[in-house]
Amino acid sequence: MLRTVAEKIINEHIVEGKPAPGEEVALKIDQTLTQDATGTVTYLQFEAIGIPRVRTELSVSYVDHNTLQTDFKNADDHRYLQSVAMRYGLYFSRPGNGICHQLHLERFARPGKTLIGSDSHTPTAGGISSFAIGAGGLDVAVAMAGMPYRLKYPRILGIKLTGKLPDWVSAKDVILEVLRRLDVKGGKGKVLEYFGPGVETLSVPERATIANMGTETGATTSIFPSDGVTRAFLEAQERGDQWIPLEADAGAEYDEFMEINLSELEPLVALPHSPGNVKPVSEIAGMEVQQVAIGSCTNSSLHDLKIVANILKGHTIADNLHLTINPGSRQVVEHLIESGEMQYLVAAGARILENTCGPCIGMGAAPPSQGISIRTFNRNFEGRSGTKDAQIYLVSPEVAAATAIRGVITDPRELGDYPEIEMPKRFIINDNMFISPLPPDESVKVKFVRGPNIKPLPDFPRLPDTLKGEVLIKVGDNVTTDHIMPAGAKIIPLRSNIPEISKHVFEPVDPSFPHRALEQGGGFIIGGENYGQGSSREHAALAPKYLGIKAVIVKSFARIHLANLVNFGIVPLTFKHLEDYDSIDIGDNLEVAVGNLEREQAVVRLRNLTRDIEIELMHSLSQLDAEILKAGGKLPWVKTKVRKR
Ligand code: MIC
Ligand code: SF4
Repeated sequence: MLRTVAEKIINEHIVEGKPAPGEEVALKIDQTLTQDATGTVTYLQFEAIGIPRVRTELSVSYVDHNTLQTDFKNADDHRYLQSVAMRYGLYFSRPGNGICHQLHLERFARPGKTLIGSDSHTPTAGGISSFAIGAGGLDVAVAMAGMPYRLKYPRILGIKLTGKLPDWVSAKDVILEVLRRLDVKGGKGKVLEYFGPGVETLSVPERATIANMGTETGATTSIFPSDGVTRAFLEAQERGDQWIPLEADAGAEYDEFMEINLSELEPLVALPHSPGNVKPVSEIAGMEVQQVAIGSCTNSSLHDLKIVANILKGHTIADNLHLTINPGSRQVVEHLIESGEMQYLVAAGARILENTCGPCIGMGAAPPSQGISIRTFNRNFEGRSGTKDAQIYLVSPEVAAATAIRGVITDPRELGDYPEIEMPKRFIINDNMFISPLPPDESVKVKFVRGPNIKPLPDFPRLPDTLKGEVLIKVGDNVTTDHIMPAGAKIIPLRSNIPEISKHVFEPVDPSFPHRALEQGGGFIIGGENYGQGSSREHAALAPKYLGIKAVIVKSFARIHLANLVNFGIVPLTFKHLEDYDSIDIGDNLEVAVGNLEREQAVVRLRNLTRDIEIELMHSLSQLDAEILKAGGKLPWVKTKVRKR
């Protein structure tokens, strides 16, 4: 049978289920990654599962999100994470080493391997032909325990690339073009698989930019073939022995198809407040901006920052803005120092920040009131920058650098000749900020370091047959996890303390929500399409669960959030008839019969006692999901499995 790249990797890793779109399959997972903001709860859950050591080929714990140490909290988390890594046989990447996805691409990701990570941009590794999926922390903990990862077998959307990017147009514009066509939910249930003659014109970090931001289409993952370019990248990282060729069989069929001629692309921009709101830069050129921010797991590679450095060379940034740069890794920084290009950035007036996520997740560098900020990042959701009324525009490094010089949004093609950059034949390899796993006889002696910021996880009871309560909030379409469980410098440090972080659930939408939820003894959330898009943070399910949320009833869900709701025993339901959304309001008293969830496609009845009407809901749960929900969530369910073993 002729297969695509994704199908080949899935087929090699399938341990249960039929490989047909929509069927649930279980995949063996080779590698896992976590980052610090999702990591602490992931490892608390791994501890609770009770396995003595990770059972993957490789697991890495990165620290990159939560590095603004304004008090003891983040530092406590880092110490806990390091002790866990040493206890359970993981690599630990120390703060300052770099952003997890950039580092994983440079040092660990391998063609043909499966990877799951507790961060939605884990698909970045698809740039090097890994089958890499973002998931909730509990799913990563379960994979570390050696159990397979379950997902709906995706449809494969083949994206044929032809031509070659013109000067001043970059990989970011390719993924912005994909987003222009698919918007923020067009990739749902799909793998975006790139092929065609244009692929070989793109370097691995450029492919990684495209795979990274494929997440914003709602896709399960994105993947590129492993070819000579991949081999050269791995060799330059002194990992040539890890290369394998991996291409779609000639004549393999894709479930869906799209073609992009790279030669025809122009600089693009995603306007506030959605990554799918894409327009040509030329349409908004001339708008004055107050901030330019360069970095994030999308655009912080050496290639990206060399381009920026050479555009800024000899210029000073405009008086009306400030420019921040977060390099993706120390390898990037060491090269910029060695080549002298760091000097161009510093001399131009850039504020060089840490090698971390930084402003991307509201960790510093918030824009001014009503500020316009031009960023090379992947998300521009309202309030995510830390300033509620700021306007965030997502662009390529080229557009960002040109704008930093001119002070207004600038089509970089106006700058004249495209800078020539020279990439190193061999990268500087300095792994001294990775701490390697300890051998088993030493690791068993390691004690966990648990400061006061690390609170035990709450317990969750079994699911009753009928859920009763009030509608506590009603929201519209495309509500993001940044609305449900905001991040930023004040709230992310509470990630290891569920009772505390729960006080911020739905803060940007209705700050009275947590208080009302607790007072009512819980209740229901009503939402529109694509509910829970964005990050993998399981806190967007765990914290509502702590507040007593019983079911979330919406028009449709984003993939990772749906899985997280099941994992924490909140029943995810959808309206059978979308217009029924209009028949429920905040304050309505509901009764939902969930006794028959085991029956696939079963209709669930909702009685609206306030309006004296009955409506039909649906679920997309597998038998196993239903079993997990009944048990009160995945952790109690996994614990019984492990005990039985
Ligand atoms: C994000 O970009 O929103 C994050 C912060 O990286 C999240 C993870 C988190 O909330 O910790 C993600 O994308 O999964
Ligand atoms: Fe970090 Fe931003 Fe990437 Fe999330 S999207 S991993 S916050 S750099």
